[in-house]
Amino acid sequence: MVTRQSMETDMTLDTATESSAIPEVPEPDVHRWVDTVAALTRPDKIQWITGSEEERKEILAIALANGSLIELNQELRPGCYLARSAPSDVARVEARTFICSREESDAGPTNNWVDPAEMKVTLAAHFDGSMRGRTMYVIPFSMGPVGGDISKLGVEITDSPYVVLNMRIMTRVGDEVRERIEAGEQWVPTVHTVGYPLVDAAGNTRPDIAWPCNDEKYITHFPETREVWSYGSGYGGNALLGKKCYALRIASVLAHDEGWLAEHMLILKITGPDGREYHLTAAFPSACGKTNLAMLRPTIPGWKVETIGDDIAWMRPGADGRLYAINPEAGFFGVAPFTSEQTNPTALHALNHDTIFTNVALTDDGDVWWEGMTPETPAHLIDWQGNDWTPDSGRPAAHPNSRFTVRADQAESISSDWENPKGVPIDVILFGGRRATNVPLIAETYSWEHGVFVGATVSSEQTAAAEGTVGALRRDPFAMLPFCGYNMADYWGHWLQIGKTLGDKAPRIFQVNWFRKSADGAYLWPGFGENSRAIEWALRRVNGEVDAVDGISGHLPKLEDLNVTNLDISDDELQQLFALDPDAWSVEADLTEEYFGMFGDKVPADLRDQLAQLRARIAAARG
Ligand code: OXD
Ligand code: MN
Repeated sequence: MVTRQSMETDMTLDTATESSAIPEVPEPDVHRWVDTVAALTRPDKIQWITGSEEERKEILAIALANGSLIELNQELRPGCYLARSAPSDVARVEARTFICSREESDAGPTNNWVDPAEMKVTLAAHFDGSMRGRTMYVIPFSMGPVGGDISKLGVEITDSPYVVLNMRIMTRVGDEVRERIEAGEQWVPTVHTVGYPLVDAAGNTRPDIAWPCNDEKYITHFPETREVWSYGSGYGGNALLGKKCYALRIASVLAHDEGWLAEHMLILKITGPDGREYHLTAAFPSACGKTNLAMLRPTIPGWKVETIGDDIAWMRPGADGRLYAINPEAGFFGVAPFTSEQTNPTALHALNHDTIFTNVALTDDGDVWWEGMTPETPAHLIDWQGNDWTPDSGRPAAHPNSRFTVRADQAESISSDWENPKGVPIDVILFGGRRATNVPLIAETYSWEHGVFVGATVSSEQTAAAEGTVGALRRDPFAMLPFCGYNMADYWGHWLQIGKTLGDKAPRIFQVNWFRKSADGAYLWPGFGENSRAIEWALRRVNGEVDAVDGISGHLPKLEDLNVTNLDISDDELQQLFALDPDAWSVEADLTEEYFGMFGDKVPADLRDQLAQLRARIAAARG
């Protein structure tokens, strides 16, 4: 059968109409849309991604030939490759990420906003000819199992073979998705270019380089027309557009309009000693050990934890009135440093084969290494920039934001339910941040509204993935600060609304903090597998098995109910983990009031009411 797709594969674009504009609204027909993008970006060739193994090998060969990927020792790590990015292109770029809604107030004070028409003029100038001399790949992809109740489709156009290989791991790609789109299913158009054409307008050529990118970067989202345009970066969330751009920024807008939730949350299935199954989602800001929690190995006997997702959850009220979640992704794009036998053996083992590593160090025998991977540091490495490295080099061998891309089902903890097209019913939602003070190990919120208040006020110390002063406290509401595609205060309102829809079927909401420190600066809680102890308490609350003590920040465990058997922790340390100082909480409440001030009268009345209730609890605690 000769399909339009195979004809296009061989088409040279000499006959296509040139254009130097981006349409106000994308063409709804996927083939016409591809034509409009090609007319602007002027690739040599268009290739639709079918999802076949043969095609994967062909694109891999291209990436190996131009140096984008380096083959690792295939005996030690079969199917594994290493990419080294440009030193200027190592993380998501929040300062260059834009929400281009028609009204500035719809982007809200936490997003960078540019008028959509103005941004399209800027983008058109950059995308004009940006793929000259390159192949334009068209990747039809599904977020969530193809055809699933909560899943959605998209298409990413990219000129990066590295992006194609990563998207094939992170999403479900290929013909079946294309056919659904052609048959009229809703899809989101996304366009990516590294911004490094090989031929200029005058026809002068230049050779390709291992990591092409551009010093200027634009990661742009159009919430009303549901489009993503990304220019100049080849890295992670800037370039794998199914992830943060679609599954969070655009999907949060779709979710708002359609009555569901698109969240920066991991998903776990937990089975108790009595065989009862629970499902939990948890939101943590970047660099709070989310991947470790997603692959938790419980230290308490009888409990089993399985992974459903490590980063993003899409959740919808189901026919029975409960909230159902899917992991829209198919792989993990995890931070490599400090992944070890101690911190996350499950992730470490998943990386034994068929993994793309980016910006980790290379060992002399062609294997990978990163800080914190092994107790001993190798005597010699090639660092993430390709230079010789020894332990006294005075710089990290792997970039702190170096990554692995691996299929989710390579993790031995993956749940057999991870691709359930209906999703899994959620019992518990956790909100966590990285807090040295004030926030106890675990507390149950007093109500859904209180849970939304806690989610809205999550804060964490600054990380490498974000920009800014490392260590400074930043508010990261629902861990969505860089990922909410509309006004954050309207998003809180949407969560309150979902709570009304769910009523008494709503999951119970808890706040956790694995990072509390003593006055002398030592962590009070061991974390990792021991976090199962806090989660056990939450599940026993859900079962109505344990009472709690009412505290300033929520229902706290009675200390005798927290399972600390075989844990080396003193009573004094336990007291400190749960200590609530009314004076410190009063300062926290003032900071929250100041923070809410940023959103003006958009802050939902229920959240202002929650702040008043918090102040009343502080006053009562003072006596
Ligand atoms: C990520 C992040 O990369 O949250 O997942 O920063
Ligand atoms: Mn994330």
